[in-house]
Amino acid sequence: MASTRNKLIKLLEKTRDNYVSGQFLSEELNISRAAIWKHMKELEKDGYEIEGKSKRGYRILKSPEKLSENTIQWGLNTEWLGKKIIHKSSTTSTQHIAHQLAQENTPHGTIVIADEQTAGKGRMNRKWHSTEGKGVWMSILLRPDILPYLAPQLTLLTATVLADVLSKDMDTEPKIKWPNDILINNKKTAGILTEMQAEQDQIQYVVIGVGINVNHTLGDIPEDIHRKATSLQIETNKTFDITNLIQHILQTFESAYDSYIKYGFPNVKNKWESYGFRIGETIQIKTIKKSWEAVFLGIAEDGALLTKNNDGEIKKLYSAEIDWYREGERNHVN
Ligand code: BT5
Repeated sequence: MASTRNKLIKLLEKTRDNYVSGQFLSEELNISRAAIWKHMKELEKDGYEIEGKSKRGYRILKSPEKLSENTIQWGLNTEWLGKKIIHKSSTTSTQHIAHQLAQENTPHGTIVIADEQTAGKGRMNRKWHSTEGKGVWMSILLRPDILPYLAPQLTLLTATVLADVLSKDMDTEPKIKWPNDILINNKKTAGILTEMQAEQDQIQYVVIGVGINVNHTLGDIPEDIHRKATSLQIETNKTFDITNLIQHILQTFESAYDSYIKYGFPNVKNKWESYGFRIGETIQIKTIKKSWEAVFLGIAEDGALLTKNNDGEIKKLYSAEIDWYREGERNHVN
């Protein structure tokens, strides 16, 4: 059912402003004209306005603004990413659903998306605020054929994808704070959470969670993160079509991912560093055990944080938080 509807959407999309006959659709999809009519009614439930004329056929008058599997499929130009999309109006966390689906053999490239998350999560069980209808709250299920220790590179890759989309399509100047925060004007606009299920030498699946604050006004940003969080709307004074933004992210992600699988990490590293925040500056590094100052050199060939200590020692770090001093005050982003 779902895949017939996806094909139907693709066919209608091709002809966009013109009518497409019921006969043609029924031949292409190999279903009856009555079944086509039923599908059109389903699309209308999703908010599409469809015109049906007896001798001419069907055409879409208006695509809905509300998020749904169909509205995301409509106009999505990808080969494998987002062929299966699960949309929820409200859920605890799209990560939870993606993990469940992954255990049930759901395919590589499946997307879970929600209008609202009631228990959105960040790293280390931190909370992720996911206000209804204001942002992108999405998980991408992948089954990459890479070694488990390389999985953190996918976080860095995702960060470059978000930075590319926010700079090219949204006309902002994003920076990436190692490893997973997207900042605009020093404030966090997006975060990434990568979780994985793996054996020692094989990844079963990876779930990449992407949260982006899009159409939040200042009043929509929760009190506890006011000082450090922002949204695309706050920074640009514009509102954005969330469906469109998701499509851009999926398209950019697919091509970045394909090229990473084919050519490896070097291009991702270069791009990451072009957006990297505070490279060349002294930063504060925190691990579970201690905290110290060092110069941030960039990222290593494998994606680790590369730093130079006061005594000149070059260090690679795989798990740490970074922080810095600004105008005499510590600026905590986490
Ligand atoms: C992250 O964690 O930045 C990862 C965020 C991933 C969210 C997505 S949404 C879809 C998917 N489903 C989920 O349940 N999660 C993923 P971390 O680096 O640990 O940052 C968390 C910290 O960011 C919090 O402790 C807050 O200080 C701050 N924060 C919380 N919500 C925020 C928001 N909406 N915007 C900016 N900062 C936020």
